[in-house]
Amino acid sequence: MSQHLLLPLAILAISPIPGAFQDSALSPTQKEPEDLDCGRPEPSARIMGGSDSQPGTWPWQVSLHQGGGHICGGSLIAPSWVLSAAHCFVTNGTLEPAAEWSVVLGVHSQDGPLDGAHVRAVAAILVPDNYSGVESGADVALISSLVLPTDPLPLPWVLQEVELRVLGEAACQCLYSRPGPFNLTFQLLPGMLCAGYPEGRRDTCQGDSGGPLVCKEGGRWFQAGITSFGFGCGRRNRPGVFTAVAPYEAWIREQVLGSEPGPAFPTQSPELQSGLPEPTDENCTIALPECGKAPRPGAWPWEAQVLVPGSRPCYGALVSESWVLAPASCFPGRISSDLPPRDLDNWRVMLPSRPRAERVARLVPHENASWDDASNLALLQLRAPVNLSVAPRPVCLPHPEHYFLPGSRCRLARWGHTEPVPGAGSLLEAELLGVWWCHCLYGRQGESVPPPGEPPLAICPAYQEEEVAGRCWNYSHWSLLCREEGTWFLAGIRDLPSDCLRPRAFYPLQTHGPWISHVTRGAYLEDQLAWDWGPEGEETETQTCPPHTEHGACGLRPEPALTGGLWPWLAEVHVAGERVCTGILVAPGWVLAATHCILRLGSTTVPYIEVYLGRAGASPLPQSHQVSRLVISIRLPRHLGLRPPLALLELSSRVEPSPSALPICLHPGGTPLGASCWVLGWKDPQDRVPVAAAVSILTPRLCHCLYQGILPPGTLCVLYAEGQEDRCEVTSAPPLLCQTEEGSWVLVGMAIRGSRDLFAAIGPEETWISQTVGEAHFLHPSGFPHWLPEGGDLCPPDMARASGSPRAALFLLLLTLLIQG
Ligand code: 4AZ
Repeated sequence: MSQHLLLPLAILAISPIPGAFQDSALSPTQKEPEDLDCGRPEPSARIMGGSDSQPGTWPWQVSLHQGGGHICGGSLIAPSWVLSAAHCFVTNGTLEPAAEWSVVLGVHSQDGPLDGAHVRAVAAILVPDNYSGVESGADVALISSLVLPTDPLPLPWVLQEVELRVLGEAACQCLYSRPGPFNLTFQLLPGMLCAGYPEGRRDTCQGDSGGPLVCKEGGRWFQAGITSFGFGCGRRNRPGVFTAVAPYEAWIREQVLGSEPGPAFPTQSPELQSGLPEPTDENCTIALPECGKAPRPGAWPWEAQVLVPGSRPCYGALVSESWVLAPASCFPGRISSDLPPRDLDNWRVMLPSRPRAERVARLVPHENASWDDASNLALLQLRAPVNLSVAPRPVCLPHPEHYFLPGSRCRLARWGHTEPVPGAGSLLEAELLGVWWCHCLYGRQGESVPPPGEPPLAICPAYQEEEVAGRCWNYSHWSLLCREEGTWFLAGIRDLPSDCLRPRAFYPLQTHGPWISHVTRGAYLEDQLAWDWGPEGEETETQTCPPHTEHGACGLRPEPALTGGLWPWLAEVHVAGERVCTGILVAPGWVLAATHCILRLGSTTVPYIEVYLGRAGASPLPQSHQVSRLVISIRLPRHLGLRPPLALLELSSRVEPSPSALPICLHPGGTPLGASCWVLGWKDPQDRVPVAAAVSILTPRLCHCLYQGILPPGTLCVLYAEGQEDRCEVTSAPPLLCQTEEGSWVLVGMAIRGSRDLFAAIGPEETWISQTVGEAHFLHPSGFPHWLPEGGDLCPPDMARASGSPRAALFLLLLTLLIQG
């Protein structure tokens, strides 16, 4: 058996209305917490799962101020003494000057709210000599104050109280010994006391420190503890840790010696002592998640349908017994005004397995909802809490530091006004992309990628199946649910994708956790449950995104370990079912290939062409996201007389950018300086496992001389690195690409018919490509021009090709040029 305790704590709701204290701040029914803090920074944290206390209930409660604001709580234990926590006053091992602090009393005083609060200066702060930090214990402080009443302050706080259960030492240690988030555990020390619940949700938090934990015994309230610390707030299996007061009786008596009257330590009555066994023999009961369980994907027990007269149904999610989260944009015209919607009485919420519709008591839009898409959220409070069971059951919400692992299994779910999407449910299945990919695809150029633990700017699903031809996802809102250890989290929200593709970047919900907790006082925020980082490891070194062009990201390539050697822009182009050419994705709907491979000389018919992306060999990887498209047109540039070397293939529909289908950047001309370059192709056109052969691009003069001026303008020559020459075969017309110093991959050329060493440069066709494709990603020009205006007189006598091997020829040529100076 254990005691039930009341814990009064100060809370941080701040009124924007001067004098609100006098009017209504102390009446919970008149003044709601979200009314009190709009337009002000959100409190970082607060007591969780509590409720407004009645004025006058906790007359000993004090608030300790520094710099004009509440920092910690405390309790009045004698006329000029306040008990609080040491960590409130010690910074980096140094006690802060008493003069900076003040004691604020009487926020909810026995005399009633109109008598207001009083401020007292602090005369001295006393901390035990052995205090070194909260985790080492002795987190106790005594504050002596001078009586210095001032005018009543319009304090707008609503003091919170929450009933907690004192946990026995063994039960508490059992919970804290179990690795929780970030694998952290904690060893309780003598003089510490735990109170809370294994299932969490009701707890103290930052700002409550120093406040009293009181227990009623024999009609009197005793202070049992001082709010000290904990791991987070309201987390499962992480109860609050308090400094036990009793062990500090002697210290307290010693400090306040001579004060009249001093603190009272009445002895516990013998009946109580015998009647209440020490709650140390409790079993170790670990709480399991209560949110986020679904019988099967798609049958969501938290799916709430909000019915507003005159509007289409709006889908949201149940986040606690009494609160539904939904897009604020479902309620236009009702979120801008401070007044509750006039027709709120007629609003209804349908929940799974509930026979009747629920009625709505309140609508609380996010304060940024009207201008920030990432905050397009509103909370609806139900008139009566619902019984949670298999259904309805709330979805889990992530804490701000939640890191959804790359590869997490996710699902799109209805959100807001959603049009039904025809087709298989598997179209809603998704796998999460890594933060680097997601951030660099949609974030800003050169930005550093947020490390795990920092809320990302976006959260990106990659879809299991790419075949969505003919289905448009326009005008639909979606939420992204991600699963960890069988538990579903609401990970992101997204409205209105700008094209017909499925939504690709979601606004993360992590950042909204504190707001949701604050408003609902008990939403199901759940710790991260999956910590297997996979091949990416715990690599947290700062990464930055390679340059983007005005059209967005291009040329991003994930670490080979993640993709089994995928090249996101490498396409297999199947021509008339008989040969395979190499193609390169240059925009979501366009592939560039060598004309000679696509179109047979003399043939007059346009062949049937299919394009495959996301393949790494003829037998696809089990995890690969294959994308296939038909080619609906072949575009060639106008070339006087000559057959143009490059062809653009228009795909039947766009592809969704992902690690298996992403456009490459295009090189505007010249030879890229400082880049490493590769010929990318297949060794064997049958198995088509991509291979890259390292090459150097020769300077225009060397190239020109080596081929004695016979090359068409815009031809690039390469020299293979030792032993790389035979790595890929040439019949499929492989591309020449380089990775720039900044990390982007750029396409420089496509192989010229029958040659291993000569490539048609992309640069000279920039205008044609840009005009045809619209969103081709040309990088800014760099390097030197790739063609020399002067003639063959720059070259040494006719010797270059004489020796048979290009390597030997080049060597001779270089030697001659050097001697010539
Ligand atoms: C704090 O930071 C703090 N949930 C106080 C109490 C708890 C956690 C943190 C317990 O002052």
